[in-house]
Amino acid sequence: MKIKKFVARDFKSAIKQAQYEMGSDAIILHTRQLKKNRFLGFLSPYHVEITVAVDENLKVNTDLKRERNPGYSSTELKDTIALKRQEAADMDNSAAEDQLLLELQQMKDMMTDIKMKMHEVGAIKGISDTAQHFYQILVSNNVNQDIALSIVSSIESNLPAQKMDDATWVRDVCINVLQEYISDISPITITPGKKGHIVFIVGPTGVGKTTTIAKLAANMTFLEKKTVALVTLDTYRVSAAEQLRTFAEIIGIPISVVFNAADFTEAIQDYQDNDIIFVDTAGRSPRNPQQMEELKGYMKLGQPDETILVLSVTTHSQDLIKIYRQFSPMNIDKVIFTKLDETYSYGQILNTVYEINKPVAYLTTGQNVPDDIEVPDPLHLASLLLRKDGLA
Ligand SMILES: Nc1nc2c(ncn2[C@@H]2O[C@H](COP(=O)(O)OP(=O)(O)O)[C@@H](O)[C@H]2O)c(=O)[nH]1
Ligand SMILES: [Mg+2]
Repeated sequence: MKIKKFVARDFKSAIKQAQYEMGSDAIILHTRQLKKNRFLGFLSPYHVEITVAVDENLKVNTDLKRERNPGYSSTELKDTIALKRQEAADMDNSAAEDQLLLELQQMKDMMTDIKMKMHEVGAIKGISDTAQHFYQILVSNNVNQDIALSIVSSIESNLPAQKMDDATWVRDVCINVLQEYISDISPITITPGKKGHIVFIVGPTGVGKTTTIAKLAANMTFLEKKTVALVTLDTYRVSAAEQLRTFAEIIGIPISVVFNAADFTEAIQDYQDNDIIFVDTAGRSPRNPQQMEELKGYMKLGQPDETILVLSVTTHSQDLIKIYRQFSPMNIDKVIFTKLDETYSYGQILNTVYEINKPVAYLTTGQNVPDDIEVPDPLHLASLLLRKDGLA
């Protein structure tokens, strides 16, 4: 059975069309009046829809064909038609429901948009055009709207009225406030004379934990002349342990690949006379409580001096904050943001530190070991957050 829908101005023309295409044997399964669809601003010229079926078996009415393919008896045919009618009606109901839901959702989105715009307009009303311009730049760099508002709001209290429209002055105030917001910088520091400073590096999979450890280990060894040892708990994949082992060999520092608590304790003891011991961990899924428990177990044994959470700026702010919360039972001391080279907007960094209130230890800017890592410079970061469209 072949089924098709026809839409037209009125039933007569719809039926005519159906007859033309499906033949006179076609059966009308369902008819309906179409809603006047004004949603997009115009009215559709089609007001009715009919659903038509044609049964191939009935059309070819020779005995020969009937024998091979008997088609329907008249009761069967009635039943089939009733069934198809019901199906068609159900289909229409669910389609109409879907359409209604879609329209409702669109209206809800519109309301949210309007509410947000009203909030924005209300809040930035009275702020000079220049300040509003900087507000837009901050938002275009992914700075959370509320944070952007609080930054530009401070312009008024910081500038005399005659400077309020002076872009250079306004920018200066923004830079100052931004710098304050991201002033908590805390790279790894080892108390002179202290040995066996243990740093746990934790975070989701693939953010750059191992690469970052390699960078830090190399720089500390060659530039700061520290003795460094590595321990890796990442034994899920052979390649992961091998990756760090290779770096350790190139740098010429000891490494232990650890499979259980006893090995871990032993490794930590063995390395006690190094200045610093980095503990690399497997990318933990914060949603996997068993993995998190295991990690906590190692941390209890290792008693880290510092625990650093590695986050990638390619992740959305909201997710970064969630990830932090999920790792916070590990007592995160600081964060490292990686992959700055892979994005044009750095608002995520500001949004995250604003929310979690933890210092930033390092930023990483590429895959090269050991070069692509730096201690954050608040002034530089602030000016990045005021870049127009990620350019200049
Ligand atoms: N573009 C870019 N890639 C990075 C950066 N840091 C690490 N990566 C890459 O991210 C991938 C995962 O890194 P890895 O250190 O294995 O992540 P882990 O699973 O957290 O240990 C590798 O391809 C790294 O080269 C960075 O700052 N920028
Ligand atoms: Mg790794």
